[in-house]
Amino acid sequence: QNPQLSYADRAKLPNIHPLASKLLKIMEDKQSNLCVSADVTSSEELLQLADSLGPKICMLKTHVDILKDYTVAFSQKLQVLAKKHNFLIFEDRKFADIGNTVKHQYEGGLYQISSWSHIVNAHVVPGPGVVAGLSAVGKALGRGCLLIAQMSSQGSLNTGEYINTVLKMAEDHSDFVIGFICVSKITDKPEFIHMTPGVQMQAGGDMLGQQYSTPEEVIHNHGSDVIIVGRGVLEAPDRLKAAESYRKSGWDAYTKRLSQ
Ligand code: 5BU
Repeated sequence: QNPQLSYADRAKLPNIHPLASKLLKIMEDKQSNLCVSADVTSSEELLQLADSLGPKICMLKTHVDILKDYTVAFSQKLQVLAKKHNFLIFEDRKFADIGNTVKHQYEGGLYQISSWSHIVNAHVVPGPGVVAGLSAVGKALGRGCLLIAQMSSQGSLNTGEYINTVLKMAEDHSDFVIGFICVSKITDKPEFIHMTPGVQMQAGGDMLGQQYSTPEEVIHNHGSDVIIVGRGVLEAPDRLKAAESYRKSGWDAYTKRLSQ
C-alpha cells in the first residue's frame, strides 16, 4: 500500500506543475486546506473578506460576475491582498464552450480573468478544445485549471464514464490542468489536487440542490485535498471565527489521514 504523501512531499514531486507546487506549499506553510468562497456582491466587502480571512486560507474563490461594482482597480487590490496573505485566487468561472470562445472569455471582456486569477475551472462537456483554448491563454502566464469531475449538487449529470474522460483530459494537458473539482478523490496521481465544494460543519443541503458534507468526510473519508466553503463562513455571526474552525477541522482531518 502506498504511504500517504504529505502536501509538502507532493509540492516537491519532479513532475508537479509549478502552480500546484506553490499551492501545496502554501497549504503546508499556513496549515490550511481551506478555500473560502467569497460569494458576495460588493467588491468592497470581498476585499474586506480577503484581508480579514487571508491568514486562514490557502485560496480565495470568486464569482466576479456576481459583483455589482467590478473594476480593474478591484482586481488589482485583490492581487495585492493575495500576495500580502499568501493565498491563490480561483475564479469559479466554469468555462464550457468551444476553444476559441473560452479563449476570449478568459482573456478579454470586462473581467480579463487571466490577468488576475491564478486558477480557473472548466466543464469538459465541449471536449478537449475547451482546455486547449484556455491553455492557449493561461499556460504562458503560469496559470492553472481545474476540471470539473463531479458537482456537489443533487442530480448532477457528471457520473460514471464521464469521470474517466475528465481524467484522460487532465493527463493529456498536465502542463495546464492542476487538479479537479470533485466530491471525492478520483485519481491516485499525487500531482493532481482535489478540491471539494459543498462543505459545512453539518451534513445537509440548501433549498436549491446544494448538498453538504463535513470537512472530516471530505478530507479524511473521501480523500480530497481542499475544502471550499461559502455560506458556512459567510453566514456565520463571526466570519473570522468560522474560518478558523473550518481551517482547523480541515487540517485535523488531513493530519488524521496522514497518520493512518
Ligand atoms: P456554499 O455557500 O458553501 O454552498 O457555496 C459553494 C460555492 O461553490 C458556490 O460558489 C458554488 O458556486 C461553488 N460550487 C459548488 O457549490 N458546487 C460545485 O460543484 C461547483 C462549485 Br463546480
